[in-house]
Formats: sequence, structure tokens, C-alpha cells
Amino acid sequence: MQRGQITKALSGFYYVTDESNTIYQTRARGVFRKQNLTPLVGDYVEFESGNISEGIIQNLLERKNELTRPQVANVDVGIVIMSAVDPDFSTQLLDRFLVMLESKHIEPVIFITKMDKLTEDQRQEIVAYQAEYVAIGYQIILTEKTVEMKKKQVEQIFKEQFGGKLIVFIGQSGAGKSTLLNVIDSSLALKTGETSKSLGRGKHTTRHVELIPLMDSLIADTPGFSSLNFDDIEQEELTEYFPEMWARRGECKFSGCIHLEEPKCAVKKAVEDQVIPKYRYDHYLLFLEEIRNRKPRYKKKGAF
Ligand SMILES: Nc1nc2c(ncn2[C@@H]2O[C@H](COP(=O)(O)OP(=O)(O)O)[C@@H](O)[C@H]2O)c(=O)[nH]1
Ligand SMILES: [Mg+2]
Ligand SMILES: [Zn+2]
Repeated sequence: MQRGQITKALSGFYYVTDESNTIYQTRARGVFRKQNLTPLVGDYVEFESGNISEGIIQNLLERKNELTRPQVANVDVGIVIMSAVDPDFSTQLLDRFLVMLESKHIEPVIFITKMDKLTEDQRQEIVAYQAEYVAIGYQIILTEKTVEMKKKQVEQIFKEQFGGKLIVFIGQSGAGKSTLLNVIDSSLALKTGETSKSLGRGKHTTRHVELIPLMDSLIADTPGFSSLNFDDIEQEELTEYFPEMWARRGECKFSGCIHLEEPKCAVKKAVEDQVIPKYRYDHYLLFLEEIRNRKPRYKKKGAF
């Protein structure tokens, strides 16, 4: 039996890349469908093949996570692209992305683009936010001004941190995702995100998922998280996805404290003492409200 990772899915074929970077065209065993298992791009698999154009996937190995858009499994790093202006920097949007990544156990790395467009005062504002996110434990990188400097900066981070990792790019439209990818590899931007739609992939866009080698990493060729609700998150677990709150859980009087009305809550105290920024707590409350107000999900027929 051979081992590899699915790096592309197209028209019922799965393209599996093995350790020596050979790509095998394979199909999934029929039994997967019966078991309601769908192989995903990013899955590690065991397969058998006589030659590179005919293989059968025999086993799917355990996944550490999966995203629905793009449909990818085993994502290691989520690169969150936020613009400083045009559109304006939003801690609320950033926190939304961070909570989603935390809930999937994907490591977030934040890049702030368009720093070159800022006045000195605006720059200081972003630097202050940076310090607050660094204090939580997040890596937040302010992109350099020129293309050459950006290239050097981003390539160094890829080299030092992202070797062998599966990466998705995340960020609202206009944030600068394509631009940043383009800085590293100008052939990539064409294959990525919005651009691919305008190239007329049409109906295939949702079916076709591909991992593209970038330096020593693989990136998913569509941006992540097109829907930004918290459908998969329960209210009791939300606090886990705010690391600075989760770290204080032992100091709250009540175990299972969700930092609302409970007395002697260490999180509310930290907010009062301005150790936790007020906006982080406000976003926590906002997201909690969204989770509480979401329509009840009815269990599927046959489920129990
Ligand atoms: N001045 C400046 N403009 C940028 C920067 N990054 C992106 N842009 C511009 O912002 C617009 C949107 O960028 P794009 O990469 O298409 O965003 P995407 O939708 O996230 O892929 C384009 O006009 C880019 O030229 C930056 O660092 N500085
Ligand atoms: Mg784009
Ligand atoms: Zn509490």
C-alpha cells in the first residue's frame, strides 16, 4: 500500500501526491460512498496503483480538521489578510476570523496590508492594536511598503514558519489577498480567489479544489470562510476561542463561567482593569448573542 495526500479533486478523480512528489490519478473505493465518507483535498490516504493514471484510494487517514469553503481537510495555518484602510481595519471582523480558526484548531497568522496608505497617526493606531493582539499571543505582521520589501518579508516568514504546512488565505474582498500572493509568486494570483471566477471556471469552481505549492508549503486555491456565522460553535465553548479569556478560566469563581452575569468573574475583572481590551469582550458578547439567537437546528431524519 502507498501513502500520499490528496492535492486535487476534479470530476470524480482524486490526485494523490506521494512523498517523492509523484502525482497519481486515483478513484475512491465504492465503499466510501456507502459509508457516507467523502475524500477531501488535504486528506492523507492509503492507495494502491499499478501506474500513475490508475489508482484506488483504500483508506482515509484521520483528519485533524475540515473546512467547507474551500472544502479542504488538515489545514495547518490560516493567513488572515486585513487591510489597514480601504476597507478600514476592523477588530470585529478580525475577531470573527480568529474565533473561526481557533474553533478548527488552525493556527492564525495575521497580515495587515496597505500600511503604506496611512498617516503617521493612523499608523500608530494600528501599531497599538498590534501590541494588543501580540499580548494575546497572536502573530500580527504589518506589511512593508514596496513590493521588493514585501517579498523579502513574506518569503522569510514562509521559510521560517510554514515549511510543509497547508495554508488557507482568509480575508474580505479587497483586503489584498491576491496582491500578497502575487508578491511571492506572480503565477499564483491567477489561480486564486476572485480571479478564478472571472476566468470562467463557472460551475466547476465549487467542485474543483486544488492545493498549490508555494515555496515549501501548499495553499488552497480559494479563500476560506465565505460564510461568517458561528453555526458549528456552542455558547459554552466560545470562551475557549478567546485565548486571553480561556487562560483565566481557573480564576473565575464558577467553573463553566461564561463571563456574563456570574459573580467574581476573572474575565470581567480583567476587562474592568483594562488588561483585556473592552472591544475583545464586546465581540465575545456579540458572538455569544449571535450563537444564542441562531435558529435551532433540527436533527436530520434517522439521526438520534
Ligand atoms: N497601496 C496599497 N494597495 C494595496 C495593497 N495591497 C493591495 N492593494 C490594492 O487593494 C486592491 C485589492 O487588492 P486584492 O489583492 O485584489 O484584494 P483581494 O480581494 O483580497 O484579493 C487592489 O487595488 C490592490 O492593488 C497594499 O499593501 N498597498
Ligand atoms: Mg483576490
Ligand atoms: Zn468568568
